[in-house]
Order: sequence, then structure tokens, then C-alpha cells
Amino acid sequence: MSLFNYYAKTLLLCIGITVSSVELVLADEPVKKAKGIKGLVVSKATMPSVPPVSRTSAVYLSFENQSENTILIDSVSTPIAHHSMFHLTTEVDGVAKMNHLEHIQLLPSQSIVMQQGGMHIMLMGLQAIPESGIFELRLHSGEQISIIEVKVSSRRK
Ligand SMILES: [Cu+2]
Repeated sequence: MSLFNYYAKTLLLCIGITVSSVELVLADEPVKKAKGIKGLVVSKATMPSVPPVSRTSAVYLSFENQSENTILIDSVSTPIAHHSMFHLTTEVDGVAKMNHLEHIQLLPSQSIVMQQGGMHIMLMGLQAIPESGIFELRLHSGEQISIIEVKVSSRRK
């Protein structure tokens, strides 16, 4: 690859990132009118505290579908991180590996408990965590958005 090509590609990449972050901000605006995802009950939303230098962190919570319809949670976001996604940790030959999950599906009456070594929400590009130790997490299911408060818990010693 020529040097020019390299710079051109880097520039395109940067423009792409800028545009997508603008879209993210706009998409997050109507959240105040959100009614929440119908039938979805979320509890025990916690984030184990991480050192201030850490740019990534995991969030764990429990889901319960109390409706008679399948719920598809298609994305997750928070004002304190650039990107958030669903991850599933699996162990292959003794090595832990994180797999990206496109969405989370809950059948009627199904519950999912996220925990260390299993399913979690990965926050990337983590910014300063509010001093209150509580931040907002938004779960999206099409037009429906549930806003959840996540509590930062101190690490077990
Ligand atoms: Cu992860």
C-alpha cells in the first residue's frame, strides 16, 4: 500500500468515526420520552469498579421477560462510554475469549442473569464515572428504550 493510500484510508476512517458519533448523539436525544421496553424487568445492574486509567469495563445485570412476546434487545448505550455492546465470554482450551453478541433475545417468561465469565455488557472508551457512582444505561428494542441506573460496586478483595 502506498503512503498516500494509507493516509487517505486513515482520513476516511476518521471521518467515518466522526459521523457515526454525531449520529449517536442525535439518536440518544429522544430518550426522555422513552416508555421502556414492554414487559422487560431489569435488576441488579452493577459495574465492578475499575482503575481510573481503564478504558473498558463490564456491566452485569439481570433480565426478565414478563410479557407474552419475545423481546429482542438490539443495542445498548451509555453517556459514559463511546461504545457499548453485548459480549459472551467462552472458554476454549482453557483460554477465555469474548464474543460479540448482535442482540439479546428473551423468550416469554425467560430470565437471563449476566455474570463474570459469561454474558456481560462491555463498555469501551470509558469516560469519567460520576462521583455518585451511578450512571445511566439505555437498552434499545426497536423504538422502545429502557433506561437503567447502574451502580458501581467496589471490587472484592
Ligand atoms: Cu467483553
